[in-house]
Amino acid sequence: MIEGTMQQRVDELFKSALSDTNNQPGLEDFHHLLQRCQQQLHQPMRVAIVGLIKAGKSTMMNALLGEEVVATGNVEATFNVNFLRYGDRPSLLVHFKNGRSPEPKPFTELADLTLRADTHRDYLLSIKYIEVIYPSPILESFNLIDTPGLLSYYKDDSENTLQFLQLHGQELTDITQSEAQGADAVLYLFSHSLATEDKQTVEMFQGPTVGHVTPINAIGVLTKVDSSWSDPNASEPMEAGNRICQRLSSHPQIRNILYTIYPTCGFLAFGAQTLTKEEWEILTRLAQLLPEERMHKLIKDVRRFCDREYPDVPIPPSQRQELFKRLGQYGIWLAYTLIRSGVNNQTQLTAELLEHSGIPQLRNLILSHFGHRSYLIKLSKVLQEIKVTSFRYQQNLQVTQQQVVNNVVGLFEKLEAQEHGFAELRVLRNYYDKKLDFDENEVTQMLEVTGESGTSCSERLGLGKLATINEMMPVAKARMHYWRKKAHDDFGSDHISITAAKVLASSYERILYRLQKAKEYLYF
Ligand SMILES: Nc1nc2c(ncn2[C@@H]2O[C@H](COP(=O)(O)OP(=O)(O)O)[C@@H](O)[C@H]2O)c(=O)[nH]1
Ligand SMILES: [Mg+2]
Repeated sequence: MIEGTMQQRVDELFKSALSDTNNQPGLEDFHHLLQRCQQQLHQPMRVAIVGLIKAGKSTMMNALLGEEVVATGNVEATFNVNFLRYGDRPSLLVHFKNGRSPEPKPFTELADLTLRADTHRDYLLSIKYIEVIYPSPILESFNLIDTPGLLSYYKDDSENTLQFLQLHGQELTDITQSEAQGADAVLYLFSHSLATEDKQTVEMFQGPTVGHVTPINAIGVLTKVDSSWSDPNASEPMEAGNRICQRLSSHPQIRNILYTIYPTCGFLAFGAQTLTKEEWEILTRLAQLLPEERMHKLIKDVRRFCDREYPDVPIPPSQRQELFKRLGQYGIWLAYTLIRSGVNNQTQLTAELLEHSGIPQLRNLILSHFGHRSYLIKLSKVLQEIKVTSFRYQQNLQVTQQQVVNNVVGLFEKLEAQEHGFAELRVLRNYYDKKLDFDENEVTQMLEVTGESGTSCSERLGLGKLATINEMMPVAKARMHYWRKKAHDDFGSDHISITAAKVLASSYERILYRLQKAKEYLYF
């Protein structure tokens, strides 16, 4: 059925539910819940960035935005949740734990509001979250939530940090879990050095659950893939990262909760996008004046690269240190080799470094996997919340009010059972649970028709954005027949695969119906 009409049906349902619960004593909370849920459906999808403290969440947030917006690097600096949403002009809105009205603040105060300072400690502790309004393109599609992170212990951390974690670690974990549970989708960040055993990382995902995490609404992100790089002769960090991701993704306990795991280097992506003219010039001088063998030797050892004066190195140590802070060991080496192999302007260097960071690919993945199904993902989240919360309310209500709540919940449950989009989501869920007996070709068709590459008819048919109706019709017909046949092949397949085949046949039938209608409008 047409997505737009589903939205209309959902809007109608909310309208009648809101009118049934309006001005009803005892149902105020339920009414407000419905109001909030209805509003959420009209807002961009909320994607929370979660993971251990120091996993690189804030750096990744800045890398996705392409600018330094949130504070990084300091455990004490990321005490508060930052809720980022689109707006023409940067500004802040501080929300408080005790529910008093949110307070507007100039954007320039963000660092002060997230830095732990003893002078206004009570004020900082009273903050629930900070709404950051910012004009970044990715925020037009998603609201992004930067969380403080889940507790873990770092042997190599400063005493200050350890003390802070002892005092507040559990609180940060609770805040992070609650944000993850409230979000529509989750980016789960973690780092995994070559020395870490897979078992340790896999166990991390078996800990306290981070929201309702399924492969439909959760993507794993391996961060800091550059951090264990120090040898120009070793393989590229992204290649090593890819190998780790493939290994981890094939683990059944991870496959059950994450769509995929993607390797990234957020730090490099952030440095690349904010590269200054001076940094470009320093890198160019290094590339032009320092022979490869010499650079090779220097970059292998951070201290050697940063600390000393050398007669043959054209850049003073202070500038080398600054460069290291901005791009890291691998980033500097990569920029050096790129310039030596012909990159001759700053824009091109930024683009090439970015390409090596995995961030543009991650952006596209977020858009295709979450973005194209965002309405359905938001709707399932909202329906789940209505069901769970109404069950809690029920206990304190009188019989007549209970009936009103039951009626409303019943109508939403009916919607979930009848809407074809939800049937498609169940097929996807079964696919990620490895319950479908489909070959490679069938899997491609299943992902396409459920919106992986886009939501238009031609994208659902795997024909890109620009196919004509006459090109689409035969494909839709052939696939509808194919899946109908599979749906009737009782002996060739199991029950779950047959049910899935029926759903997909119906998806193609719906596309065909839309194409026929479009043709009628256009030509008759
Ligand atoms: N080498 C490297 N360091 C990173 C990367 N991402 C983050 N870091 C560093 O890890 C530390 C913690 O990062 P941050 O983003 O604040 O972590 P958060 O606590 O998860 O928000 C900082 O010192 C970052 O500079 C990365 O991709 N590569
Ligand atoms: Mg942070």
